[in-house]
Parts: sequence; C-alpha cells; structure tokens
Amino acid sequence: MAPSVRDASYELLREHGLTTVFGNPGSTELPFLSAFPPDFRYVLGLQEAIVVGMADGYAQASGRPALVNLHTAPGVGNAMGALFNARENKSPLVVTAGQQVRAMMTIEALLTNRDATTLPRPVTKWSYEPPRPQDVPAALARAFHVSATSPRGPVFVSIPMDDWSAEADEQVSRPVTGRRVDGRTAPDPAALAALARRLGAASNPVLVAGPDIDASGAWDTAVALAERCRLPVWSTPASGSGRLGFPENHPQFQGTLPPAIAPVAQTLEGHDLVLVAGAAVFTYYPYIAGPFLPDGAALVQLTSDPDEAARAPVGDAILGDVALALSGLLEQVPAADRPAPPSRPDPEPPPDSDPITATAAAAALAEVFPDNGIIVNEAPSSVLAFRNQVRLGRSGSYFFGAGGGLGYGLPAAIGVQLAQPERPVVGVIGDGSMQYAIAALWSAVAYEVPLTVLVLRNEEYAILKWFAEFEGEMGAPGLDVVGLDSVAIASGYGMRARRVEGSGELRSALADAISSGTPELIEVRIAPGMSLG
Ligand SMILES: Cc1ncc(C[n+]2csc(CCOP(=O)(O)OP(=O)(O)O)c2C)c(N)n1
Ligand SMILES: [Mg+2]
Repeated sequence: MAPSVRDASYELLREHGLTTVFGNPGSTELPFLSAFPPDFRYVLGLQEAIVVGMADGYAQASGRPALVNLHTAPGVGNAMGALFNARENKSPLVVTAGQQVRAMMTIEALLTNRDATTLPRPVTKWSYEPPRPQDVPAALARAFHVSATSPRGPVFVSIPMDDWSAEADEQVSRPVTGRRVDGRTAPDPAALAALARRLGAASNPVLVAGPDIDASGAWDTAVALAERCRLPVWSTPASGSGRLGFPENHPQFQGTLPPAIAPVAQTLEGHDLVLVAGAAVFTYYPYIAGPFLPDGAALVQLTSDPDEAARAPVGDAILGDVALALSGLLEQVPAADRPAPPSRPDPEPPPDSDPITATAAAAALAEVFPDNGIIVNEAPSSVLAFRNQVRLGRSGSYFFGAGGGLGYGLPAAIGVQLAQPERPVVGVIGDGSMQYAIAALWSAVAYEVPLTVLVLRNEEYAILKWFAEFEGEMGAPGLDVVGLDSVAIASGYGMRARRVEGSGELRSALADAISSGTPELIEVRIAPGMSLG
C-alpha cells in the first residue's frame, strides 16, 4: 500500500532537516500534528508574530530553512508583519497553514482560507495551494528549495486538512525526496576579473560590508580581502543591517554608514572606488537629498539578489554568491602597498548620570560580554550606542530586524538561542518594542531557552521623538509608554526577572544572567532621548 500524504510529507521534512516545527495550532492543523513523530520537536508560540519571529531567528542563526505551521487565514493574518520582517531579513522559512477540507471550501465552511495564496503573497517568495492532496509532498519540496535559494526568504503552502490522510502518489512524491538543489551561483568570471583589476588600480578604495557577508559564510574572506587591499571598511547603514558584515573590533573598521543619501556621500568623500558586498545600495531613511556618491567615486555592488542589483540607484553590480565573489577577488587582486587606514578611537567612557544613559548600559554590557556571545537588538534609539560600545568581532554575533517591524527582536532572540545553544544570547529590547511580541517570554520559559533579555526602560518611544524633532513634526500624540513593568510581566510568564539601577548593578546582574543557564530578564531604567554612540 502506498504511504499517506502525511507519511510522505514527514519523510520529506525529515530529509531536509525540517524537524523543528514552530507553530500555533488550530483544528485545521491537527491532522498534521496528531501522532507527532518522536524525532520532531514542536515549539509553541502563543501568537503568530512570535511563531514566525522565533523561526526567523532560528533559520538565520542555523543557516538553514525553518518550518512554520500556522492556523489558516487568521493565523497567517497575525503573522504578516513578522513575515514582512523575514523577507527583509532574507530568512528562509517554509510556512505552512491548515485549510478547511476540500469538500467544504467551495461552500466556505468556517475556517476556509478564502484566498489562501493571495493573503501572504507580497511578503513571500512563493505562495501555493496544491491542486491535489497527492501534490503536498512535492509542494513542500518545492517550497524548501525556493526558500533556500538566493535571495532566501519565506514561502507559503496552504494545506487542506483532509489532504494528510490521502494516499500519496508515489510517482510524484518519491522522486522529489532525495533531490538536492545546490544554490550557490558563481559570479561571471570576466566581470570579477575586471573588478579585481579596478580594485588593484584604484588609489583610495573602500569596502562597505553588508549582512549577506555573514549569511553567505564570507566573514573570514571579507577580512582577508580588506587586509590584503588595506581597505577601510564601513558597515552598511544600521537600519537595514540585519547582520554584521565585518568584525567591528578590527583595526580597519571605521564605523556604520549614516542612513541617508547625502550623508553617505559625505562619509565616503575622497574614495574613488566603493565596493559594496552583500547589501542593498543602501537602505536609506530619512530622505536627505544629495548626490549618491562623492565626486569622482564609482561603486560596484556584489550581491546574490537580482532585485537588489536592479534597484540600486547608482553604480554597477555583479550578481552571484557573495562568498564566491569575495574569494574570487581575493585570489586575483594584488596586495596593496599603501599604509593601512587609521583606526577609529576606542569608545568614550560614558558620563555618569541618574538614571544611566543607554550608552552607559551598553558599556556595562560590553564589560561582561563573552567573546562568543550574540546580541539580538531591538532597542531603536540605542542601536548605534550598542554597536559602538560592544564591538562584536565574530560572525553570527548580531541580529537586527532589517525590515524595521517591531516584535522581531524578542522572539528572534529565542530562536537564535535555540539554534546556538552553546553561545550566550542577549536580547537588548526597548520597553516599547517588548510589547509587540511579549508572550514570547512564555516560550523561553517553557522550552528553558537560557537567553538574557535586557529591557531598556525609558518610558517612551524615544526614537520617534528624536525623529519628530529632526523632521520638525512636533506635537504628535502617542509617544510615551509610561508604567510598563517588564519585571512584573515576565514574572507572570514564569521568568526570573529583576530590576536594576546604575552601571554597577547592571554589570553584575548581566554577568549573573549570562552565566546562569536559565532564561532571565533584567530591566534597567535609562535616561530618555537618543543615544548615538
Ligand atoms: C510593527 C511596528 N509598529 C510601529 C513601529 C514604529 N516604531 C518605530 S520605533 C518605535 C518605538 C520603539 O520604542 P522602544 O522599543 O521603547 O525604543 P526606544 O525608541 O525608546 O529606544 C515605534 C513605535 C514599528 N517600527 N513597527
Ligand atoms: Mg523606549
């Protein structure tokens, strides 16, 4: 007898390492989840933004696609903002959702996902409902390969609940198991050779390092190239940098590019060739008009994302895997004989204040932060302060929501810690941002995920106040969030939590929590306002 669609699907998921299911179940998902195989693990999130956020962090930190299971239309609806983030993060997610039985879809019984494939289409790479139950395993196989090839991202498969018990069509499902898609495409060798010559001939080239250096495994190659060519290195603007592209404690690292058009050109003044690796050119915001590049500068972008190449406003682009592109360049480019660029100064010791500034909180974290630690940051007004104070030097050390949608940081930190159990994870989260996916605290406790959550309590949406002033848009309501007691809330979810004051207390609380091996939340009161360094 042929296996069921369910058995064939589980075999396929197993084969692709999709044995952790991030989900929130409903009746339409029960036929998939019942008699859950013992070699699979289910990670429950109490709301769908949490489910997708955890899967996003897990996928990025493991470097492999992750599986998500949502509850038909309302589950997908709740997940939309998180799926938007996952797409911007280039996070490979295979998202499935239950659907009403096929026999009752036309008469629209309760829980029919009316336009299942349209709903998540703008935030996924591919959205599908198999035409026959027998096509579910092949659809899952296709979904896996689409999510895992560049640019990586979320895909969606809607699965009617009676499909699982149907008999598999082995002529269709058997051949799709065992298939591999090797997705790294090499850049055009002629284009790369020409770029190597340009780089060798440039008098003052600069490297702008983006998130896909880390995601593609090119970390060491980027360092070797920068050292060989004595390149000063900037990070892409913080807002669009979901990951770091270069060690920020390296003597050639200069800092983070500003996020607006004219200031980028000013910062890169004097360079004749700007090499951008693994990033969009650039994720600008706010709008400060001006030239995209300084006078006399050319730009070349290395990216594996055709759309990123196409939409760049300036410069040339070479498409292909970023790691292959950088190693190809490294092989061909001559060593430069110019002096290495001057190093940026160490961070200034923060001034004392009561309450402490976000910069002081970041300095306290820097003092106790382990070499192999990972920061997941969603503390908008102090992102730059944490980047500057805690100068991370290892690959896979930093995750930030590239799409800008809040509610990513806390669940993603849990997913990152699940994927990297040996590396201590600290989620640095603003008091406002905490609330978008607050119930993620329950998952951290339930699965004993030993992360540390540092909540920066300034009782406001500080970055929006800063932005309002910058844009001259004064008098907006809704920018204060007074009285959010994260310690009490965390306790309600069963998490160890404490409130601290001042740098000394914060430092020792962080050291304790990081080494405790249990999930723990620390809330520190910080001064209002923006912290830039
Ligand atoms: C889903 C979503 N809603 C609203 C916003 C707009 N927004 C950007 S930053 C911010 C405030 C964040 O506050 P908090 O986490 O306290 O950080 P702070 O600015 O105080 O550092 C808001 C509401 C957003 N980015 N995403
Ligand atoms: Mg705040």
